[in-house]
Amino acid sequence: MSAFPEQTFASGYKIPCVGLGTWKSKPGEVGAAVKSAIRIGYRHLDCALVYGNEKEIGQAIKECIDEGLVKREDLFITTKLWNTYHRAARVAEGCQESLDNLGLDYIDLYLIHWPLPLRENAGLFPLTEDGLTDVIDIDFTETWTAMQDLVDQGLCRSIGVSNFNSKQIQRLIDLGLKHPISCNQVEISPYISNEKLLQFCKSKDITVVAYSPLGSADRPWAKPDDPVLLEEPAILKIAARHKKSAGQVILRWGVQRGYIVIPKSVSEARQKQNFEIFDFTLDDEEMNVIHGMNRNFRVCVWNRAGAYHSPYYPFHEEF
Ligand code: NAP
Ligand code: SBI
Repeated sequence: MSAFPEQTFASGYKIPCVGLGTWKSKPGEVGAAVKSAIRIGYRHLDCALVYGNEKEIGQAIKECIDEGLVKREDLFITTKLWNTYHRAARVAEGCQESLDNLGLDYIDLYLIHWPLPLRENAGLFPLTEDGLTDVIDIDFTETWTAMQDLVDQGLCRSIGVSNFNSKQIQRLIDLGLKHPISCNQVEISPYISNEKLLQFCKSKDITVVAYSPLGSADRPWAKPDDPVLLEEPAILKIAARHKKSAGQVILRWGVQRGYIVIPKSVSEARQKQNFEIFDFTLDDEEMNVIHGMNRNFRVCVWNRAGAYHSPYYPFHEEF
């Protein structure tokens, strides 16, 4: 069997080009989803403290290791520091909570989930008395410095950010980095191609990981009139030409553009599809047709009052 495609981070570690997303994978089903994915051949799992399902994922990982299916070193596990843990003294706490949940002694890739710091010790989604998102003022440069300490302590191999715009990344670079920003995990799909941010990250040797690559149809706030990416006629036409599914074409478009994709699925059949995207190629015309579908339509906007007006809100900039 040929080796599964990977990219190499600025840290020197490698990341498999397809990972399994786990946001919205429910308790009671996420463990089985992780196990079926590992059986199919997935070695990269995308997790986060805020998804509330790390313990079940950790149990599934343990079972796969105990059954001899994989070794810890074969797996690439990402998790993320939640917004209520941005204060330097809290960063190690957030990391340790995820390590305990997942039953791991190191994380392959640890990300600052958002540049937006939220009030501590008031749950994961704190609100002000007026019902606004309770954003506080902790500069993400402080958080980054504490993330670097986690690498020094051997708790994380690579560190990075998520939902950061180019100016926020540049501010971190201007600090003078002790450990590189290995990754920026951002939303990318044919509806939001994020070309300028992708090129910016590439120019800084930051690997881009695309979240919601299939359009996140199961997002809780989907509206009936929202466009449905997986049903786009142009995608279905290309899929029929290659005898592939719409999902496979969209993910192939992503890896051909040079980034990592982390589709979420709890269905073994769809996990299999999402993994089998390296046996066909989209030609330039097909790539351009899909590119032409860009409408800067974001699934994860976080435009709730409070967050939207924070100086740390990432999506006011063009990229
Ligand atoms: P997504 O992967 O774009 O889409 C998931 C949806 O597509 C689910 O409804 C899934 O249903 C369905 N699906 C999966 N494969 C399919 C296929 N081949 N054909 C048809 N339908 C398919 O959405 P996402 O979960 O928002 O994004 C992926 C991952 O990115 C997340 O799970 C999370 O790990 C990460 N993420 C990170 C951030 C961040 O802020 N850093 C934000 C959002 C997401 P089934 O499960 O029933 O198959
Ligand atoms: C959650 F667990 C709850 C809400 C929510 O909204 C924004 C998108 C997000 C996130 O921050 N990371 C995700 O993967 N989904 C999320 C997660």
